[in-house]
Order: sequence, then C-alpha cells, then structure tokens
Amino acid sequence: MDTMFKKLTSLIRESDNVMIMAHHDIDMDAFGSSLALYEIVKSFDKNAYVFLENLKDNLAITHALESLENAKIDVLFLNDKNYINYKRENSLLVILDVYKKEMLEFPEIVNQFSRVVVIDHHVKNTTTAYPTIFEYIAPDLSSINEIMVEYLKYLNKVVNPVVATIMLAGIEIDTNQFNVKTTDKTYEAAAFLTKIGANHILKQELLKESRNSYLKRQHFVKRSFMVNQHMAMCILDENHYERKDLAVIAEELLKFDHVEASFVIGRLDQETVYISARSIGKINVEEYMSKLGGGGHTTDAATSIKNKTITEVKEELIKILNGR
Ligand SMILES: [Mn+2]
Repeated sequence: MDTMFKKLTSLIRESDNVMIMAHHDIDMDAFGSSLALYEIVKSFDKNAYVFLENLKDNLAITHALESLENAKIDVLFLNDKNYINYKRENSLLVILDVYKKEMLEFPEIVNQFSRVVVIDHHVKNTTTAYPTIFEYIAPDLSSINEIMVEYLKYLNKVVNPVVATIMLAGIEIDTNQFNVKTTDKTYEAAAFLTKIGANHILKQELLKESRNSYLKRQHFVKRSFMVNQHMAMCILDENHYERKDLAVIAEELLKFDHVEASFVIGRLDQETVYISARSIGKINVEEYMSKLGGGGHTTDAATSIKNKTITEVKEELIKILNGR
C-alpha cells in the first residue's frame, strides 16, 4: 500500500487541484473517505473538491452534511455543471469506492480529465471504461475508509473528529457491523478513528433510519422464507427499488437462526430484476451469482438479469441453490 500512497502523494503535489468523485447514491464509506482525502489534499495547501449530486432520500448523508455544518467544516461540493469553473489542465480526479463508469456520480464528465486515479475495494471484473494513471483495487479490504486510515498513518496526519466519525460509520456499514471482511486492520482502523476523536454517539445518530423505511423493510422480512436448511430468500413486489434496499434486507436475514446465506430478489427498473446475496462466510454466494452472470465476494455478491420476470428469476435461482 505504501507504494500506492507514495505515488498518490506525488500526484496530488504535482496537481493544481484535486477533484474527488465516488459512486452514485453515495454511502458513508464513499463519503467518509472522500472527506478524508479532501482534508489530506487541503493539508498539502492544494484546493480540493468533492462531487456530490442531489441527495433526495439519502438520510445518512443528509445527517452527515448537517454534522459537518454544525462543526463549521466547509467542504466545496461540485456537480457536473459548476466543476468546469474549477477544473484546470492538470486537475487530478480521484475516484473512490467504485471503478465502473456507469456507477460513478457523474459518469459523463470523467472523460474530461486526463489525470484519473481509482481507489476501490470491489472485485474488478471488467476493464475500466476510461483512461487512468493508476488503479488501486483491494477487494479483500473492508472499506475505502480503512485505506484512508492507512494513508493518514502513512502521512502522520489526522482529520477532524466529525470526519473521523463519518469514516467510522462507513466502516461499520461496509462490514455489516464488523461482521464481514473484518480483519485486525479493520479494528485497528476503527481504533485509530476513535483515538483521533470519532464520536460514538454522533456515529449512532448518523446511522439512524426513518421509522417508515424500517417498517417497510420489516414488511418484506416478514415475507421471507427458507429455500433449504441454510438459505433464506425474500421476494419484493413489482415496485422499483435501489440495489442497497435489497442489500439491507439480505443483511438483515443473516441475523436469523440457521440462516447462513440470503438472497433478495426485486426489480430495479422496467427491464431489470436484481438479486442481492449475502453470506456469513461459510457459503460462497459469489459462486451462485456468477452462475447467473453476476459477481462479487464470497460473502457479498449480486447479479442483474434483463427481461425476465421476478418469478422466473426466483425459480431459476432456487434450482441453482438446491443444485438441481
Ligand atoms: Mn465501500
């Protein structure tokens, strides 16, 4: 990792400024690590900017923004229109927590940058659809925040306690409360963030959800069923959902007795049915998802299926899960 940090540091130092972009529907890991990098770049006396789109229903990020404001931390946020006022010839674009072009916050502007770096922890299964200076992809790491903690240690720097809190919340979310992809390094990162002032009360507040969204999820959880001895399944209705809605339900099903793997099927849009799969670690859900054209990790995988009904996808998946 140190080689990467050395390279990244010299790239930042050579740049007029640094623009940071994460994925669409930004989450706490992407946001926390963006803020950490933002502070790091500023500490080099360089201007930094974070791309952020309209946050309609993103409660966690809305909470995080409020806490930044309360702490009087000014962050310069950009969108796909006003970035042009700040972009220089040698601006560095750092992409965090994603590499797939279609999943970027603003995919259409990435080709405007001649200097792009990608730092991600998702399994890479396609080539990157835009030119990059270098890519650091570490699928075995819990979160980008874990990488950012290592970077802070490497630089011997700290971040504001509110940013540290958001980073800690990001690690908690990405590891499903320190349950998956969690190593000694993950706990060390959490310990470091606590040491530099992460506030565990604020962290809980950031992670709160609305009563409505909780109840809506419980409605589906209630309808879940066992496919076999160790696998639970949940089928949503015909409404359109976000990937993360399915993921959260899958993670919840893992809490139940006997459940070692869970599969949630729902519709993303008119054409696309999506399966979100989770495992506590004994069953490799990636294997099942790759049989349906998807991918991911042992404990965390998914697939998108075009032009099939939810029932067709359900039947196909049950066949695969039961080895028929
Ligand atoms: Mn992440």
